[in-house]
Amino acid sequence: MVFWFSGMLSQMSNLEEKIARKSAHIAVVGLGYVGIPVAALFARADFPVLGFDINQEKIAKLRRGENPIKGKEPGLTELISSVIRNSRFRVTLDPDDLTDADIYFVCVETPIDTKTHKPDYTALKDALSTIGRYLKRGNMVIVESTIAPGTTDIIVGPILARASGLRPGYDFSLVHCPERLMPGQLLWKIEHHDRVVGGITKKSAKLAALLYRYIVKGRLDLTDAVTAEVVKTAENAYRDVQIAFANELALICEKVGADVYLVRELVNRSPHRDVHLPGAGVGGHCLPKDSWLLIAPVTKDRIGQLTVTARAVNDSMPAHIVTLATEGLREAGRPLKGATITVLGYSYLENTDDTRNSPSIQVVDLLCRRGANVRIHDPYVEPYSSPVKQAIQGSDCIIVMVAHDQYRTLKLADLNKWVKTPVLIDGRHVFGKKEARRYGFFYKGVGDI
Ligand code: SAJ
Repeated sequence: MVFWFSGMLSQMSNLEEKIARKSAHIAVVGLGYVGIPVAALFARADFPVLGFDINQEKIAKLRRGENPIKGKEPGLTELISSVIRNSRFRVTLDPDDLTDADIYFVCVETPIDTKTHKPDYTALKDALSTIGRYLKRGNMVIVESTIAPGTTDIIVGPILARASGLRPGYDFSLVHCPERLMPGQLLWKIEHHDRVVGGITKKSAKLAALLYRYIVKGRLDLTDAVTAEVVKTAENAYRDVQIAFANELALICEKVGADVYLVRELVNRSPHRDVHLPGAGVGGHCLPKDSWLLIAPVTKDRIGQLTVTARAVNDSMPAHIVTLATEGLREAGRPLKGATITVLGYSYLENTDDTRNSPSIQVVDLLCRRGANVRIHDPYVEPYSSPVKQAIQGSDCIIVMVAHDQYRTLKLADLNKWVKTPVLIDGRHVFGKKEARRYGFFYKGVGDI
């Protein structure tokens, strides 16, 4: 067996051998909610890992073995502390420290320009230009950031080639392995989620799969780079369109006097139906941007209208919540202007503190612009985590924006005692209309008014 093993090793390329021996030096460029867990997991697998970021505060925290990522991330803080302590994970602000790396991970943000909806690759291009300065023959570059279809070929490869003088796929391996993470489950998702490993050559994909096997228990689906780019952006655009249909159905039900949740339940009893949950809007770091990334290469060909329309429907829901509040207050004899309104939930998703692209931000902004006195409550988001009773007492209108578990335990009888005017706008179907009306509320739920 030993003879066979040494025979196999001798056929491998130098990098394959280093991966097999776990002596490959890994550099992770971009230490955010993707880069940090990736770096920590490879360090735990006993690879020497160097994390690079331009944020001094983040590097200082990591150097102290602290976790810069907010919110509950099971196991991450302990893992960071242990791999920093045993020096398997080192961090630096100095790009020259990247010289010794064999493998470079790119885990930087790839946001969308809010006006043009075009990808903003500033951070990506900076990271690639930096890496290109240190790239050597036989290295591998793996881009985990979510990118538009064609980006590996049109932007990533050429920047690396220009900066290094090396040929992608020949002198170095180049792979797009899109992250598939969720705040609150970062480590678990990396370890258990299937991954698409898209190489610009088959060898690149195989090499990357050899490496990922050390931290990923899920399936590794090897393919080409453009397929990987389409898969990642499409899986989120698809979900965004599904949610948009549910939201459009809710608006129809409001107009015709049906209960969208009953409609949804009965529709989903038909085979192969899966109407999603209508609600107060779509937030987060993925869905609002990945649709724009998916269609970025085709908008000039006027392809992607369905995706664009779905984005518009979902983005219209916060304003719809304000319309429902205005109508509910009017029925209770109160104008919106000057009313005290309590917004329950400021994060974009239940039971998380992540407020990126949260629909609540738009709702609060709109209410303030229309002269309401707005109180925000969120058990996970400072500085809004005061006792919920305090946030509701004396309010003219309660708006449920996020289905935090805490809100599901609220009793309508208590709410009715606490409020000054009993108006309840339900953006996440936390309360039922019949029940709320029984307790004297002017109730308006998305899709059930
Ligand atoms: N939302 C609805 N109706 C739904 C589902 C979600 O309005 O039926 C809203 C949520 O309130 C939230 C937003 O959409 O504001 C996004 O919710 P999400 O459950 O999609 O959570 P995300 O944004 O964290 O999505 C992530 C994505 N994962 C990755 O990009 C790796 C997504 O692909 C996953 O499908 C999703 O997690 C998941 O299924 O948990």
